[in-house]
Amino acid sequence: MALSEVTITKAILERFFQKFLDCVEVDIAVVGAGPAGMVASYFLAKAGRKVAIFERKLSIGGGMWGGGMMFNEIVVQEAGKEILDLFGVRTQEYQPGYFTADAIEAATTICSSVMKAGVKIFNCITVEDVVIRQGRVIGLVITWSPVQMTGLHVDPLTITAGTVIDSTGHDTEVLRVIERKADIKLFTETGKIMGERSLWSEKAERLTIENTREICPGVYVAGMAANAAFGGPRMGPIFGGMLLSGRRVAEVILTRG
Ligand code: 48F
Repeated sequence: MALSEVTITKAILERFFQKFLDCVEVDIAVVGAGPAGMVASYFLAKAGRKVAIFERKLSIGGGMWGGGMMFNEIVVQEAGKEILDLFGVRTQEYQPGYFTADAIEAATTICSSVMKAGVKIFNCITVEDVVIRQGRVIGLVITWSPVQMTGLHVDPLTITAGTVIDSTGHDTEVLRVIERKADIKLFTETGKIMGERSLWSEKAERLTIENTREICPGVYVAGMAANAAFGGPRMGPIFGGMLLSGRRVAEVILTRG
């Protein structure tokens, strides 16, 4: 049978639109497919929630691929290792309390489990705005990343979500747009994004978990975005806090029903 290019095209379009249409209304919309967003999605999907991740880049994994300064190994502590174990990412003890994993194995293995749990990941899509009704974020405004990168004058599309997770890392992009455009006070000391502080691994890893919570009606923060929102330090290439924050945000959301 000769291959038909038109059939190939139709297959891609129809399958993509089935997937996309199914995610126009979701329980949980996760912004950013870094370690925190992926782990959060996994636990939420496992608990039966309909979850979609929107990721600006072509690749998933956020800051994980590059390990520390592009040396592609990551470090986790004992508690973080438990999450890597759960996903089947192999680790090696370096010194008591310090474990290493191959950054590529970590990113790809976690992503594979996330997909198999039923999460849909839309890469190359940037979240550029939110939809707010009665003081609550109820949706995301999305566009193709190349449209944003090239500055094309094209209107975006919208999806709705029961809950949004900002797991955009250092830039807290969802919160920034809320702060800029909406009269919503964030649940921080100042009511605004407090901003990330300089690197302090021990303190940052602990605070990441504490700062993983609801930041305004309809939106939760996880991972580095949680620390940046609440004024915590960055932690460098130790990833336990990111993984644990992903699990924590899922637990908090599931507890709220
Ligand atoms: O930065 P990222 O990996 O966030 P994380 O899960 O983990 C942080 C660590 O990688 C590292 C660290 C210590 O361990 O400090 O930095 O908190 O992943 C964030 C993802 O969000 C995407 C971005 O491309 C990245 O893959 N992203 C950011 N803004 C947007 C976005 C946006 N507006 N729309 C869609 N995706």
